[in-house]
Amino acid sequence: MEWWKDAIIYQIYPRSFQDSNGDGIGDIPGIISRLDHLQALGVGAVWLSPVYASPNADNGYDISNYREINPEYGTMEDMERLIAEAGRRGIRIIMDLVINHTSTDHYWFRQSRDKNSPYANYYYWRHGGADGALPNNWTGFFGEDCWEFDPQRCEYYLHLFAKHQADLNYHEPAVLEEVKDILRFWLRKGVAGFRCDVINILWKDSLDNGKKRLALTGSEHYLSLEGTHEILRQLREVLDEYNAFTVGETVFVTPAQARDLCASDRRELDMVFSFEHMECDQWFLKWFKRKFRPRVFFECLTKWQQELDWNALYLENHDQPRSIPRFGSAGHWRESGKLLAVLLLTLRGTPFIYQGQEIGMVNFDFSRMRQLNDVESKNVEKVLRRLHIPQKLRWKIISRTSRDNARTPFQWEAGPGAGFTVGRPWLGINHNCESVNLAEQENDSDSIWSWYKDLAALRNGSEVLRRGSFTPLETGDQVFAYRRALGEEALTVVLNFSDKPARTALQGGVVRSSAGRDRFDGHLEPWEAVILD
Ligand code: ISL
Ligand code: CA
Repeated sequence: MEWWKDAIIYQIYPRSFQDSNGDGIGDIPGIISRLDHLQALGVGAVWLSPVYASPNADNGYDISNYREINPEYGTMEDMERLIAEAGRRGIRIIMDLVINHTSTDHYWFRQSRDKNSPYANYYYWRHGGADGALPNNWTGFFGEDCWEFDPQRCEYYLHLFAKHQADLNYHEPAVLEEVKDILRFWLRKGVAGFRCDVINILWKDSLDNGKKRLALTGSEHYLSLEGTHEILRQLREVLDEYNAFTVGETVFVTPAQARDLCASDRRELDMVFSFEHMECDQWFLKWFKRKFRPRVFFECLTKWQQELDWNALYLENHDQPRSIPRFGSAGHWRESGKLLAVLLLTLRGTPFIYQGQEIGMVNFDFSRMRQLNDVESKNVEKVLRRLHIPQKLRWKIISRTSRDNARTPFQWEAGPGAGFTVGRPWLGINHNCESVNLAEQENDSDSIWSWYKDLAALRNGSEVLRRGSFTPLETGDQVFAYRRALGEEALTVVLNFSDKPARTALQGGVVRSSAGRDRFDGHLEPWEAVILD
């Protein structure tokens, strides 16, 4: 049925969405109480970042029990109620499937410390070198070594992420069977599918040393290998029994690899999150920022639109800084927020709106390391210290890229707690919440929120926006324009990514203009977006 080609999907980071009991931590009853907001926005599905039992070394991406709900977030009954209440509003629930690694608190890992247990090979265990050397020269995603010594087993285990996240060993067939059971468990509860965390690194072909690189030494041994494709096809058999949907988070993926992962006849994934457009403002690694050049961004988006039949579209998520100051302009907050909404909701593919994006939330306004929670930021701070990088520069690097930028609590209303909590929030609330909040924008027909709602309704009601082809018309230094066409129908989108006005030769009747014009003469205001027919 491919419902996911017609739906707008909304990502919730549960810890920061809505607290219901005053402990300062977002929770499932809180999400349920806000379902009307999602319905008003017009979303067809919600992707929930992990809500499973977890000691929170990486806020839920370190799962200690796949069949339990983190008590901070509620109970299994709450989860079942969420699925039902969302369903009543026509909203499907998509779980986050984190199966590259588990928490070291997981039962499997604890058992695995004993070489004689049935779980002994569930993880990658290796001896170090005689001279205290690690088992190989690989480096991890969070800027640390990726081997940790376990005194009980007297061996090292592999962890490509934080040391509390041990990589599962898919050479042990029982691991895949366990995962299949977990899928069945949730599908039987009525979830519609999964967002699959770092899914293209599951299979490690060997643990040999890798070619030395600036980052991720060893990645040739696990990035997008045939073994992973094979695992995905096996999982698909289970998913197909329930007609379930999957979107894979695929790091460093190329268009050709992405095509293989989502080719419908290969039965692997339905679509993937690629990263190339998120790399337009950085040198190789996110820690090294470079000036955002719109043309590079347009060309990258165009390439992915053309090379893939179907894209997962996103400008934000819980790992990325907020999009307005990044691809738009803080000085033209409202205008650029609206323009980015048009971009997201008029490209070909399934749009994912990240919580807070629909009200133009921006990066945190913290000033000290102490205010951060993100394990990645903390690790990188340690690495930079070791390299004797001065404090000011360390903060500059970390504050611009920290994942906490996108993790501050949702700004429902002005005032302390922002309507998110009556208690002390687990992560600081942005001070701009006095002016940037949903309540304020609900009463303003010219707000970013009203614009999102309107555009989402436009897309939901327009087959050409949902299913039409994509043809680029202009990819300049400032203007991005493209046509969406289906049968006789066509719409043209023109976007001015600049603080300066622009001109284009394109013409048409105005379907929407973020500057509120009703006739278009080729002149665009700064950050204006128009949809023409
Ligand atoms: O955000 C990143 C680096 O800053 C990415 O490299 C990120 O680590 C990568 O996209 C994988 O992300 C996913 O898996 C991680 C988890 O921390 C992220 O939140 C999740 O989205 C490990 O499970
Ligand atoms: Ca709570």
